[in-house]
Amino acid sequence: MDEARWPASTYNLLGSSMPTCLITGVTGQDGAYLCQWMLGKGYRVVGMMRRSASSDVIGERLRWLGIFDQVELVDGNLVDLGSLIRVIQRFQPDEIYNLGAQSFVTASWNQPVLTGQVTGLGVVNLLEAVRFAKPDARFYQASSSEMFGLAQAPQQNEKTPFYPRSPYGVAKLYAHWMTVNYRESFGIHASSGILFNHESPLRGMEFVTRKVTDGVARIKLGLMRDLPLGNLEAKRDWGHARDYVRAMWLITQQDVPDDYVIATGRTTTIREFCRIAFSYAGLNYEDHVVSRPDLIRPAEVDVLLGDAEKARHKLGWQATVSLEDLIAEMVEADLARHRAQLRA
Ligand code: NDP
Ligand code: GDR
Repeated sequence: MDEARWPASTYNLLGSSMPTCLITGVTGQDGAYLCQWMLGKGYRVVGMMRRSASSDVIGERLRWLGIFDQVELVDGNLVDLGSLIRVIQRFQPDEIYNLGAQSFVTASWNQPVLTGQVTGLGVVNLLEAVRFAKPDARFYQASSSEMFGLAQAPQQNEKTPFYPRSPYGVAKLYAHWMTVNYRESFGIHASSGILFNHESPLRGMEFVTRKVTDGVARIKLGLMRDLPLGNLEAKRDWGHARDYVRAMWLITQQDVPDDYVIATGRTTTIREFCRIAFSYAGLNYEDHVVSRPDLIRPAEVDVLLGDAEKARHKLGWQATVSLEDLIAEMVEADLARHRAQLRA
């Protein structure tokens, strides 16, 4: 997978004046949507992915969006500094979007060291590679509302103190401050988007929204009866990933690097998410959802609600997709996928 994999015909169309972006975490939800956005903007898009034995499924999300053949995939791993230096030296990207992470909060209690190495120190590896191989590149770090954790204000903005509640949140906070530090110490054009939860049909199955919409589809089609979940009373500020990758790009286009909260400004319980998703399919969530104690986290983030006023004012950004529309899109996609599998 080390060789870039665009068809030669596509290369010929490019010309050397196109800006190049490097996206880590290209096989994830945001990586796929960001690739789509950047291709639409005319960038040459290089996606970095870690080597996996499951190479037949790694491009699944890019394929779903119909852009797999337009992204140059290259091997690299956030815990391997040499690999990052080689990728940056080779492609000389104008913009670097660091989306790679161990991003599942629950897993971070089981694998705290790995989470620290990838989600925390991995970012320093990448910043070091930038400093060494392309110091004038613009750098975007995928910071997270999980850094607010035990929220110190009813609505969180860039000035709200952080209080992470999981090894993941702690690792993201370290990475966030290192991004600020490389900006202030070395003048690197490094920005962070402090993104609240964002979802889509491409969301990983382990996250609650996708678990619910996939469960709704299975139950509707008679493939399953009960859906076990954890804490139904936690509240999240959920937007659509497509909106949020647009914010990543806008943040990176600013002359002065800075940090921005990206959120919808509406918060909803998991219970209410279930109610909307099940009722969209003509079902009553109370007949199917069971809350299981073993799925409750050692420390919970009870409520997150973002204030994205700075992004609205400075970037002209705001969320465009309502929670109801997001849920409808996700349920429809999961229904379609299961129906197709049943037909096959
Ligand atoms: P995903 O979990 O879908 O994607 C994570 C990506 O990181 C995958 O491509 C994964 O590769 C890659 N990755 C994991 N470990 C490494 C490694 N050691 N080296 C290189 N790449 C690695 O996350 P999302 O797309 O949802 O999120 C993107 C980023 O934004 C993440 O950093 C996440 O923490 C952050 N974030 C996400 C939010 C959300 O609501 N989605 C909100 C706020 C922040 P592989 O496919 O091989 O596992
Ligand atoms: P989160 O997302 O932890 O906010 O991190 P997740 O969807 O995993 O959990 C949201 C809330 O739902 C509750 N919950 C469950 N969660 C999961 N995964 N599975 C369940 O069965 C379940 N039942 C209830 C959780 O307790 C929690 O309160 C996501 C990730 O994308 C991070 O990478 C990102 O940084 C943050 O969003 C912002």
